[in-house]
Amino acid sequence: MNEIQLVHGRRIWDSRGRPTVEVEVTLANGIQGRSAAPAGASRGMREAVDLRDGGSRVAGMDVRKAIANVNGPIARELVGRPVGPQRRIDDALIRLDGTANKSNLGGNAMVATSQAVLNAAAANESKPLWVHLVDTCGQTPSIPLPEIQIFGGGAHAGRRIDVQDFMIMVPGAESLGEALLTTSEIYLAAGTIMERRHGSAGVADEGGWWPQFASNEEALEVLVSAIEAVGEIPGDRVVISLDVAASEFGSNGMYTLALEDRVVGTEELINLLGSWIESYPIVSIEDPLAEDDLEGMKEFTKLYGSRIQVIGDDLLATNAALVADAAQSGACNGTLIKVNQAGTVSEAIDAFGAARQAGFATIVSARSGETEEVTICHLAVGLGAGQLKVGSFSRSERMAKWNECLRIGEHPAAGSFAGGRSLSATWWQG
Ligand code: 2PG
Ligand code: MG
Repeated sequence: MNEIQLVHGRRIWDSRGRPTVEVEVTLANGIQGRSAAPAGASRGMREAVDLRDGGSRVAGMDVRKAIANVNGPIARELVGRPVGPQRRIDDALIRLDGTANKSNLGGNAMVATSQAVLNAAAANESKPLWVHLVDTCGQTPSIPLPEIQIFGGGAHAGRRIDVQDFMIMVPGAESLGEALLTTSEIYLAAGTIMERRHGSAGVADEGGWWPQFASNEEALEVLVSAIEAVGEIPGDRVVISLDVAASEFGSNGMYTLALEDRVVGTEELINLLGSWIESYPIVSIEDPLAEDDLEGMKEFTKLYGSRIQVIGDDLLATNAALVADAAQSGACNGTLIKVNQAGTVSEAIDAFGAARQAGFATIVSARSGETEEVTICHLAVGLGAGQLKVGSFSRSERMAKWNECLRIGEHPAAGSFAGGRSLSATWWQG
């Protein structure tokens, strides 16, 4: 009765109004699981391919080919199979695709299918997904510490500022609810400051305030003002986290800080970020150097890795082998986990395992193009990842995820709030 009877792909629309792939899996007993593929804007070159049709409709972004792959070869491969174990399903998808970068079936078709099957397996056991993951992966669950964007930048805001994410974390909070309450106040305070300064305040792709700054550092200054405006002492309960997403503005050791109208080399960028670490309560920096700047990443991690989290996103692309290599070479000390970068749930869990093995901090992450999908919240809790990044504190595709975490957190077995203990930032004493 737990066999897959139907795999149905359809086109739905994401938070940027672009088409994406949704997959619904129906078992012989009528139970269903569903999931949709997210889409990145700042994408690593080693990510699974997001298959788009090209052509003139919806700016070439349509996903009819990916959906045809779901309803054709993928459905033929999976119908009749038992809904688990997940590894067997994902191995079948990987074999069927037959490429290293999932360009044949499309990473979007594969991730939506993989997650839909996972959801169906949990539903078949009448368990919430996070419980199913605890039972199948054997990790200790915990409620993640949120990493929440206050100002959006980079590829999420028309490159009006070079650094992509200016975020806060509240490791000093006792619970997720308290962390979100403090975040809400700081988010609103930042909006009030922007309105006062500019007469209006719009938002970027992930719901963070639209960046209207003269320099990257000015965003940090305003962020500190917003933290202070709600009566918090920056660096006490509330700390700052950045995603530089440097691959978006640099390659071959040269970085174009467009906002500041200057080009800097690896050394200079490291020094600039180092001066921010000295002046602001920054506990985590993601992709400080570009994905092709391994030497820069190693140097940065050598200088600051004992003090803050150095997170690989584009650099590691949720790939177990790349995580293991980075641990070996000292290129970073933490990783983002994005299921759609890997293309299947099992490969993302492998990357998570490699990160755990290396003693890396782990942050489960959404993409800048999202839907109301909440699978990753369950993944963060069920794996006990420690941290979760899903964008800002507005827009329903973001809030759906924070709200789902609140609901999960009411369950006594979901574990405690990971809070400050999830941070591998030594200077933050909590
Ligand atoms: C990132 C993500 C999420 P995107 O770089 O971490 O903020 O952005 O989904 O555009 O790659
Ligand atoms: Mg990133």
